Amino acid sequence: MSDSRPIILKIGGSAITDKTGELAAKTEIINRLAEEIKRADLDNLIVVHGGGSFGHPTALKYGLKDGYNEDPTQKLGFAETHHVMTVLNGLVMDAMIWHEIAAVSIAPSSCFLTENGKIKVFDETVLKALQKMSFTPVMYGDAVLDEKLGFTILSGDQLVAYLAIKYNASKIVIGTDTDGIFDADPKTNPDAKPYKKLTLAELKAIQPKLGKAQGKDVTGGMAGKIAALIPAIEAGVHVTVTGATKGLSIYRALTDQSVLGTEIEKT
Ligand code: ATP
Ligand code: IP8
Repeated sequence: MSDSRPIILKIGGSAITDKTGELAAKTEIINRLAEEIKRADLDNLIVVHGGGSFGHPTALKYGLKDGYNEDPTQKLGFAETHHVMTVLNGLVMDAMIWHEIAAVSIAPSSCFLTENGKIKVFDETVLKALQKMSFTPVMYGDAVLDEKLGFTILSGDQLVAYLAIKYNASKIVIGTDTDGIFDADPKTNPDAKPYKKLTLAELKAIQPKLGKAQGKDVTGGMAGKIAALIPAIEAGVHVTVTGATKGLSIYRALTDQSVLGTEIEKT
C-alpha cells in the first residue's frame, strides 16, 4: 500500500495520436510509453491522458466545450465524445496491462462535475481505494456534466493540476509531442528556441508566446495546457514538460533524471 505523495503523468494526445487525423492512434508510441512506465516501477503514479484525434474532433463538431445550447444533436455528440475517449483509453489500458502494470481506468465523466468549466465536484472514493492498494489509476480528458453549462469538456491538464493540488503531488510530468516549451510553436517555426527552466513569473511572462495545437483541438494547445497547470505550479508542484514521442524521456522524468524539455518551479 502506498502512502507517499503521488507523481502525476499526463500523456498528451498530441503524442499518442495524430491530431491532424481522426481516430488516428499511434499504437507504437502508446506501447513504448507503457514500457517506460513499467520500467519506472512507481507505486504512487496517477496517469492521465489527453484526447488527441479521438475526443477533440467530436467535441469540436458538436460545440461541447461551451455547453448545451438546446441543440438535441449535442447530446449524441456528448455521448460519442465520451465513447471515443473510452476507445483511446482502451488502447492505453491494453498496452499498460500487456506490460504487466496493474492499471485501472476511472472515467472522469462518472466522478467529476464542473461549474462553468472548472472542477466543482469530485467523488474520490474509488481513486483513493485504488491508491491505497497501489494500483495505477488512469484517467483522461473527458466530456463531463457541468452545473451551469449542462456539459463541457474537462481537459486532462485541468485534471492533472486538480489532482496534484488535492493530493500534494511530488511532481507533474507532461509528455507531449514537442521537447518542452519553446518561444514559438516549433511545429510551425523552425527557429523556435526551447526553454530549459522557467520560474512561475517567467512562465507567466512568456504565456503570450504559447500557441494553439495543430489539428482539431478544443482545450487550447500549449497555451491552454499552461493556463490549466498554473494553479498547481502556484501550489509549489514541480512540472516537467518533455517529449513523449521518442527516446526515454518519460521514464527519465518519472525517475528524476534530466531530460530534454522544460523544468518549471514556483521560484
Ligand atoms: P491533447 O490536448 O490532445 O492531450 P497535448 O496535451 O499533447 O494534446 P496539445 O494541446 O496538442 O498537447 O498542445 C501541444 C501543441 O502545442 C504542440 O504540438 C505544438 O504544436 C503547440 N504549441 C504551440 N505553441 C507552442 C510553444 N510555444 N511551445 C511548444 N509547443 C507549442
Ligand atoms: O486532450 C480533452 O482533454 P485534453 C479531452 O487533455 C476531450 O485537452 C474529450 C476533447
